[in-house]
Amino acid sequence: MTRNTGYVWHERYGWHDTGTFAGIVPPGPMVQPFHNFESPESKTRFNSLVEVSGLVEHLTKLRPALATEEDVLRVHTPRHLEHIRSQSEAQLGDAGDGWSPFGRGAYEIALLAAGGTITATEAVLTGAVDNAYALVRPPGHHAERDLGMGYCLFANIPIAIEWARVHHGVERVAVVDYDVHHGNGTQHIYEDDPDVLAISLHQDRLFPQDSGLVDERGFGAGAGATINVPLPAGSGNGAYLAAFERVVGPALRAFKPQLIMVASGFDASAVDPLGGMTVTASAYRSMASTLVALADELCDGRLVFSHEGGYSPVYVPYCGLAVLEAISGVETGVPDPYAHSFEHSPAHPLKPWQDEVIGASEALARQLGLVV
Ligand code: 3YP
Ligand code: ZN
Repeated sequence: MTRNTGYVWHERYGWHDTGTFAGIVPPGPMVQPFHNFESPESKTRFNSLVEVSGLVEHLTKLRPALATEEDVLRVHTPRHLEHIRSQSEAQLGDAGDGWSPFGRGAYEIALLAAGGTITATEAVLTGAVDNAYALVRPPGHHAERDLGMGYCLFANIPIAIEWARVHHGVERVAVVDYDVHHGNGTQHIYEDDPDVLAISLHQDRLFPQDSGLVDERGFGAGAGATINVPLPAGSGNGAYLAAFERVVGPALRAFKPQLIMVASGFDASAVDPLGGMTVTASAYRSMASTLVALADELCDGRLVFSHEGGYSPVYVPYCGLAVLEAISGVETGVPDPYAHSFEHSPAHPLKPWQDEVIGASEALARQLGLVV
């Protein structure tokens, strides 16, 4: 079965300038300038493959709008908005943590990233499309209400959720984050909100430091509506698929969202320079298919992906294509040219120490339906 899948991309996403950091450190006397890991390539090449594979002919292209100040201020403090605006007038600004440099004009591009996530959400909520993928840049899941960090300027998904609440009366939303880093921003923005479930699968204590532990479960009325799955470094397809089956599925079924948002980062992939996981395109395809099935079961198929990290310029495009094929039901027939190297690793079968972590998060998912 094929579906009408919305697709957001804009050339300006490729113009977000992250400077000459050598990966994650600033150049200096003994550090040769290079590219930031968060460079345009993984995303522009993903879009290029969507075009060249022919998949784009089967998608509904959506033109992103800029998020407005009002949209941003539903989530962020005026101080943070001003910070990003003024930093983006400098030659080399920073989102707030010293790890997230950007060039002039970043403010507008960040508004276009949040706006693109709104555009995708709007198209799904009006029924213009069945589901959607917003291939945006810069990413959003680390951005806190008052601070940009980890390459993130604005919290793209929360900004779209708050827009949907105001403009479409959406109440209950689940966020599933499979980026290899902890979705700290999303978690903190919604930690006391019982109507937004934040589930993050990530590499245990990778980034932010010591964040995303299983005992972070939300506060007050939001207690229980935060679920972290801090998978041990080295986890592969088996661990991710088990976490989807045993944590994401039961949690979503218990929570019954009206809309599912996905923080779609591909930095848990087998060749990511920042992650230590070994996930492959076939597992991203399965995770996306599982989300489509859950969205069908729970919320009339309403499912919106917003792109996050993923720093292998050569592999991210195939992981992304697999997700887009899964959510649109369109098969391009383009093979994963890396499959022979990455799909048969002994890293993939679920290990006992991964199973144990998943078990702890699974217990939280089971409690979600009950009073906590
Ligand atoms: C930002 C600086 C060091 C690690 C990093 C992670 C960014 C990312 O991909 N978040 O999802
Ligand atoms: Zn990441």
